[in-house]
Amino acid sequence: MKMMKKVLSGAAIAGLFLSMNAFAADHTVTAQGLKYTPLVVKVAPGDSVSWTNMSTHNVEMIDNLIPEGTEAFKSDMSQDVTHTFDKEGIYIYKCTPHIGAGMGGAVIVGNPTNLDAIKAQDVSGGIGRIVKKAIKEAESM
Ligand SMILES: [Cu+2]
Repeated sequence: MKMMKKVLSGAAIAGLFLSMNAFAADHTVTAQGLKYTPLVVKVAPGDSVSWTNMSTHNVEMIDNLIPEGTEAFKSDMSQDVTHTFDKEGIYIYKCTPHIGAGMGGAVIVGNPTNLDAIKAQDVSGGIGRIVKKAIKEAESM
């Protein structure tokens, strides 16, 4: 009887992991020229985003433009990359070599919990344009 209980709980845990994987979605962002398409992606917590066609590009999250307590993730140059987002909020990123040309984007995970914090930042140039679009998307949610 004791052993049966153990087997059952093991199966329950395995089932939990399977269902978590079944619900997590992967979203694709494609680098086209000096643009990321789509520029803003909305995902659920636990989902991942895959950046493709990264011939001369990368993804670098920007300090102060990501949820508090999350680490600014930076991918290797010229490599397709997948990143899983667990914490809710808005994440603004740039392509390190091409932000001068405005190349970057935003990922909104669940509720845009850090909308006010992002609005309070004084950003201009390429990042400024991305932030503006992300704010507009977040406010229409
Ligand atoms: Cu680039």
